[in-house]
Amino acid sequence: MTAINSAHVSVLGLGAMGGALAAALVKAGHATTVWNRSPGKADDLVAQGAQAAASPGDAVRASPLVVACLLDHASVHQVLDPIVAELAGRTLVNVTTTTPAQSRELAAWAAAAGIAYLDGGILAVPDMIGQPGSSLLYSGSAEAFNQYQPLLDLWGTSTYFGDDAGLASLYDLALLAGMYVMFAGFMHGAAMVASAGVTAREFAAMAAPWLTAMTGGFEEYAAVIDGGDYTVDGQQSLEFSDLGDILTASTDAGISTEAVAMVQRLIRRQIDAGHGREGFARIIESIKTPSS
Ligand code: FVH
Repeated sequence: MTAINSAHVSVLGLGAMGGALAAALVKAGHATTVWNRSPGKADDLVAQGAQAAASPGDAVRASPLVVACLLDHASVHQVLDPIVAELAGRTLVNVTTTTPAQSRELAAWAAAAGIAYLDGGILAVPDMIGQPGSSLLYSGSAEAFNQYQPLLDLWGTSTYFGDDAGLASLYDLALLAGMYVMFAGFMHGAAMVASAGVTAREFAAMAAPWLTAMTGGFEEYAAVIDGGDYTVDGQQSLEFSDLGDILTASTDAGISTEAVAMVQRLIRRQIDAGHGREGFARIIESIKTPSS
C-alpha cells in the first residue's frame, strides 16, 4: 500500500453521495477538483477548498485519480465516453451503483482505453460517509486499490474482493437484497399489529432486538448451505416452518399477504419436491432454481 498524504483527485457527480465523498476528501486535505452537470452543486465544496472544473474533461486533466459518482451506468458512459482519451493512463474509481454485468462492461471499456479501473459499491447513506458504520466494497484493479486505499478509507471501511470488477457490485446488491426483504418483513409485522391499534414505533421496539438476535442464525444456516446437507440434526424442518398461521392472521387483519406468501412459496416448493423433513436453509434451493 502506498501512503498518500495529499493526492490530487477529481470527483464527477455532486449529488447527495458524490458531494459527501468530495467533502471528505477536501476535509482530509486532498487537492480536490469537482464537476457536476448542473450548476450550483459545487459551490459549498469550493467554499471548503475544492476547485470547480468547467467540464468533465477539465476535471479529469486535473488529477491522476478520478472518482465517478453518477446516477447509473448510462450516465457514467454519457459523461466518460466523450473524454475516454483524457482518462487513459489515469485511475477511475466508479462508485456509481451498477449491476455486476455493467461493472464488468465498464472494466472492459476502461481496459481497452488504458484506464486502471476500480469498481465500488457504497454501503452507507451520505451522512455516514467518513463515520463509523460506513462500508465501501471494491473490486477490479488491485494496483489501484492498493495505491489509493488510504484515500478510500476516508469514506469508510474499504473491502477489496479481487480483480473481477463485478464482485463488489454483486456483494453490494446481495446485501441490499437481504436488507430490503428484512425491511419488508418488518413492515408486514407492523401492518399486522397496526390492525390492533399498535403503533409502528411500539412494534419497532420489539422487532429490533428480536431480528438482531435472529441474525445469530446466519452462521448456522451458512454452515448447512456450504456443507450441502440439509438433513443434519438440530435444524428446524421445512414442515415445521409452515407459515399458514401467519398468512391466516394477516388475512384476518385485512392486510396483504404478499410478503409472507413469498416465503411460504419458497418453503412449499421444497416440501412438494419431497424435502419436508429437511432444514429451513433448504429454501435457498428454491431461490437458486427459479420456478417455471
Ligand atoms: N444516496 C444514497 O444514499 C445512496 C447510497 C448507496 C449508493 N448510492 C449510489 O450513489 C450514486 C449517486 O447517488 P446520489 O445519492 O449522489 O444520487 P443523486 O443525488 O440523485 O445524484 C446523481 C448525480 O448524477 C448526476 N447525473 C445523473 N445523470 C447524469 C447525466 N446523464 N450526465 C451527467 N450527470 C448526471 C446528477 O447530476 P445533476 O442532476 O445534479 O446535474 C447528480 O450529480 C448512485 O448510483 C446511487 O445508486 C447512493
